[in-house]
Amino acid sequence: MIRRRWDEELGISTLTPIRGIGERLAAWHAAGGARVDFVNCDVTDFPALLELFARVQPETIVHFGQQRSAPFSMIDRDRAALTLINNTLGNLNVLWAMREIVPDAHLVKLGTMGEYGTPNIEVEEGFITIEHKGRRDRLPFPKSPNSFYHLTKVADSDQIYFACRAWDLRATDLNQGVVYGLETDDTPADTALVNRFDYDGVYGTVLNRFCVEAALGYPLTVYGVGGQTRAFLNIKDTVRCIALAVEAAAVPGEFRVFNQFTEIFSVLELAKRVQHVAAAAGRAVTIDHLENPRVERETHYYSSVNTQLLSLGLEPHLLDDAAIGGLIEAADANQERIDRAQIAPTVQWSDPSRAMARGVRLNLRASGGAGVTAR
Ligand code: USQ
Repeated sequence: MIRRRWDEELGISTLTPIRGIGERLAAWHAAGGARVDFVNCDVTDFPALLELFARVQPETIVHFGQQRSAPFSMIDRDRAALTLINNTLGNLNVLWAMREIVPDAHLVKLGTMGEYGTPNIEVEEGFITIEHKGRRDRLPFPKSPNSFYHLTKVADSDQIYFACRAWDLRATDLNQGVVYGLETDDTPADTALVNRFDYDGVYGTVLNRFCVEAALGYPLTVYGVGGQTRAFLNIKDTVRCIALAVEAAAVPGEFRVFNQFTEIFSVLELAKRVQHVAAAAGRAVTIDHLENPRVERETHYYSSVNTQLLSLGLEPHLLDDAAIGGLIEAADANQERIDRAQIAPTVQWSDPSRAMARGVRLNLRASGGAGVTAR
């Protein structure tokens, strides 16, 4: 629940009104949901975590208690440190509490596709077999994250892999792509169950932002040329993936990595799709190419394997015009809650005057010398 405090500090808020946890749980139980107990425990407070694990004796631990915004982690030193402490120390505490109290439990941990960055080879699911100077080994896939937030996820993965080797723990790292969408199968049961929907420049993810922008008639905020290509999934599939990972648990000593996404799009491709759906509904929306506030490749190769969750039975909700139209309508229905001032990106990864030279260097490296970004 720390997000509510950070929202206040940053002067931002979700498009959808989020109720207090007591009200949400009451609505869930009234709708016939399975029993959920709530305990307010800070994951960085190790004694409290130990006490909780001892009392609950969990069989499965789904660890989502992290600061999850890349721009937030790049605001200033304090936000970078907060992200690092909350995520890395919190993860370490979960591992030590497992070792001490429930060493047979299965950890399901939220990682990110951003751990890998955008390498010029296909991304594997966590591990790659490499031949080097006549020898061969299966090693963690190389990581090249693009923010302090993404770096914490790399550290978490390393910690978990080590704990599985050293202590025989078992764990699944869900390397999730960029999530879009608002509703899951459960949320329509009561308005109090609605998910948060971030559209601001710090927490909003790209497709959700474009849909809010389309509802407002705000030019779609493509950063740079928009060739940045990412793995995506619907929020409904996020929920299903967690269930699949829990049901088919890892075995003792095993560290599994599932690449959790269903489709791959470039940012410009998404902007064009939103523009198209908006136009069909009579909304004229333009696309703006903003100076990229981030340090990232804007033109690059991207391909990734994602077979493990599919082989466990994931049936993807693929992006279609109806999904995009539904998000634009949801934004439209909450127009009075939208603060236009929150839409422009405010967090710069580094000195903007160096951006041009840096952009060319990044894209040269990505393409092996050819295909420099158009900027
Ligand atoms: N982008 C735009 N315009 C915008 C917002 C974003 O062009 O208005 C671009 C960004 O520059 C970036 C891409 O869209 O190239 C994705 O940005 P994002 O803000 O949607 O996603 P990201 O910062 O990567 O982080 C989000 C979640 C994070 C999760 C990650 C998955 O906030 O928790 O780990 O997606 S992944 O991207 O695979 O690492």
